Amino acid sequence: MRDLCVAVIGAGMAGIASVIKLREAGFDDVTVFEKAHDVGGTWRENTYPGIACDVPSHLYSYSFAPNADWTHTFSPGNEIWAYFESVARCEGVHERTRFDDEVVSLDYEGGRWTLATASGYRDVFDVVIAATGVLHHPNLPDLPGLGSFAGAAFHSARWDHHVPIDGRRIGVIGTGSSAVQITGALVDRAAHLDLFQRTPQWIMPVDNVPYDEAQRRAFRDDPALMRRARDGLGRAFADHFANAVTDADSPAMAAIEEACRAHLETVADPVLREKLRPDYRAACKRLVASGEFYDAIQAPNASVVTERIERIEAAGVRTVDGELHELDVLVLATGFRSDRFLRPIRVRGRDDICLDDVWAERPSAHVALVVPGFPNLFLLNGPNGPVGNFSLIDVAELQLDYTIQLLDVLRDGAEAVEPTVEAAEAFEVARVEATKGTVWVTGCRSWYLDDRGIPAAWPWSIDHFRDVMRTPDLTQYKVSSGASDGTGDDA
Ligand code: NA7
Repeated sequence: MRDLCVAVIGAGMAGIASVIKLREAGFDDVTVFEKAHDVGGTWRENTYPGIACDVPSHLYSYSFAPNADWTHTFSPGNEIWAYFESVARCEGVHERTRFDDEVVSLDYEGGRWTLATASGYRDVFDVVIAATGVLHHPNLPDLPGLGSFAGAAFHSARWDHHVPIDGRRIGVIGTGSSAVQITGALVDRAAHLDLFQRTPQWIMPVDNVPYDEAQRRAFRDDPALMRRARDGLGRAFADHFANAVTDADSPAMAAIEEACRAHLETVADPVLREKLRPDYRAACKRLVASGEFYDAIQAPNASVVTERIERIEAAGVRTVDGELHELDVLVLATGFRSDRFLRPIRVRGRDDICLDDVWAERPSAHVALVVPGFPNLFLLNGPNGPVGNFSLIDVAELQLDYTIQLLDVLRDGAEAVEPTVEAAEAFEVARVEATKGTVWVTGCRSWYLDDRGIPAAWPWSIDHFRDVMRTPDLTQYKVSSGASDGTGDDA
């Protein structure tokens, strides 16, 4: 058995889980690299008013760290961040983390990765786990005149809490989950709120029920009760959402559409209702969940602006009909560049292959985790995984369990493990074929779709994902003993 030295990039949800699961499996030499000053990833970065996770809290928790104290079915973002922070602190993640140091390059040679950071640190590792998140790099809209706005303008993931909100004229660009949550939180505080809608969204009604102290105590007193709650939520989430969207003709999908249609009918003003009505199927774009949005947008001080934005001016947003929407604050709830993954880190794999070249057209990874030519590198929540329709915590945990089985192969003496080109290609062919049955291809534009219009997502059921992740099929891998030239030939 050899000792492995592991680098984990990112101290967010998946990075924290990596440290814990690796240690459990006996891998103690783990260093985490975090470019920011603290743990928590997306929950540290996204602090906008109204932020919550639309996966129920008892499901959006680590399986190994249940939390009896969630306050709501869908708890707010600061509570979620505090949860990750406390798990990380209890498990000693902070002590293993180099904060405020950004990884800039990874170079592979002879079974080891040389990792370099912006501060000039350099070291070698046997294994690299990229826990760099998915919806991480803000998508800034290319709107003429954006820099000329005299008020405060910022992306939803870069909320400026110094900017006063109360009694101000607020503009929100976008109608995704972020914009919908922000609208719900700000409409009562703003003098006026303009929601700039390029595309209307179907809104799934959800009831964010609080847990009272008696329920929290019951969970504290009986961990089995909490486990059952998590399992039940997981099953319901899979049956009624995660698996439904991968089968556009399923009864569960029809039920989602019906719920969204009925929800839209609650909008009293027929003109507003039609403005808000999408012309594509529910869940074709990432489904937005909210029990508040329609109430918020019907408030007398709220407007939905459907005219295209022509430009941003010092005083506000000018739409193509010539109207100037005067604003004090402009929120860009315009989403994320979902095709970045661990980039801009420069990654040079075996035989000088560059990840940027391999991904020149679009990112891909075998089983959403590993890439041919990049041995001993694992991308948690990597390309084409179940990204928008499942708990990313479950995905990361399952991928870690799978990764650890491959690390055992290295621990037993192999120098390198990587997927074969044939396996990765066969996976991709099957994946593309399976996307044809999903709701994501039924006629809408969304961040699920790649440059070809093919969903960059896991097109099968979550149960299938669990099956695939149970045990690596070693016939899909090249396992190099180290005695050869590194191209691998032993599996
Ligand atoms: P999303 O879901 O990607 O939404 C981004 C929104 O911003 C969407 O309504 C876009 O309109 C709109 N957008 C983007 N660029 C522009 C420009 N240039 N002009 C006007 N409108 C624009 O991001 P969120 O942050 O809300 O949610 C991200 C995920 O977090 C979410 O899916 C959940 O998984 C959790 P479009 O629809 O493209 O016409």
